[in-house]
Amino acid sequence: MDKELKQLKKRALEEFEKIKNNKELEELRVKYVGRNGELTKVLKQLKDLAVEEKPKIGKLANEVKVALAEKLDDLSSQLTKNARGSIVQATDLTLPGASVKTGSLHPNTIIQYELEDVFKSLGFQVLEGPDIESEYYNFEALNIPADHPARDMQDTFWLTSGEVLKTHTSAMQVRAMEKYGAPLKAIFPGRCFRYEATDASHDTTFYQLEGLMIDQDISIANLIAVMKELMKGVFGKEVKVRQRPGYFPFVEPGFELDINCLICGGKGCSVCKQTGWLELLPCGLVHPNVLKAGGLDPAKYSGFAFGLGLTRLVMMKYGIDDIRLLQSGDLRFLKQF
Ligand code: FA5
Repeated sequence: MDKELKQLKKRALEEFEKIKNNKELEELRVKYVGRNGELTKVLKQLKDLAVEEKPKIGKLANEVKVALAEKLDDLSSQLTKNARGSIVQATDLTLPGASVKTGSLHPNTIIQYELEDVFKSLGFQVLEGPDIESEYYNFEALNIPADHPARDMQDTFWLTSGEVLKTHTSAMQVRAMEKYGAPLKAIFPGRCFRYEATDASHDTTFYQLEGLMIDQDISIANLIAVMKELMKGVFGKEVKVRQRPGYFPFVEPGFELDINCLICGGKGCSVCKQTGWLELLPCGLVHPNVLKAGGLDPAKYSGFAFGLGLTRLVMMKYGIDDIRLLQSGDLRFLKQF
């Protein structure tokens, strides 16, 4: 056993010299001094030795055990020191810092801000309303009483409280009149919700930007002038639009402003439902009943209102051929803006 112990010590120390990392160190620790390690096995045999051999072999076995343990500890601290050294060496303080990835604005927000700037330059204030709206402001105050067939024009999410998820930004019209009176020049960008089947140009959640201008002698001419500024501000160039009569209970007369589809260049595609035109901006002169609901005298004041489909405008501006991409949360899509 004397020879066996000496050979084991020699072999182990030779192997320890070749250790390159902590993983190898741990493997050799287990191999030699672990619970089933080679030295441990030899130590277990000590009890079977003849009584006169026990002191001598026992002493040797203990020396081997201590020698291996000390060597392993040395190697362990050596490895730790080397690792620290390499970290220090690897840090080059003169290198430029790694760039930090930042988020970016959603395309809806980008266009909303652009439009806000256009309207602010025309003297309009920017107001925002609640997403959960009362039936009164969303419908009744806008000349749409409970039994009016126009309620079916917008599929509505009703809450058990009797309130609604705002179906259109027009819901802010009477709130603004009540608060600011006349004259009034304001826009209301906001999120709208409709319980309808989705397709390339319809989503259940989308954005509108409402405009309202009230003063004495406001006419269609004022409306058209502002619409032109709006289009110029967004597209920076002439875009083909057409105006046709449209019915909304809260305006009289009412119009629809359609934009020539910029996805297909007017040839017809899934976004414009093969018509070449996309309904973008309904508008009209504020109905006298709505002015009255806002506490204004229709004999003195008149006004125009429009309800721009902001999300559709974003689609036209960036050539997005499916509205659902905008709410998808897909970063591959969003990072392009
Ligand atoms: C309205 O919401 C009226 N409040 C607009 C208005 C305001 C008329 C002021 C007159 C005066 P309409 O339901 O058509 O109207 O919606 C207005 C615009 O919102 C549409 O032209 C379209 O661009 C956009 N829009 C409507 N529904 C959706 C939808 N499901 N997904 C995406 N955009 C939509």
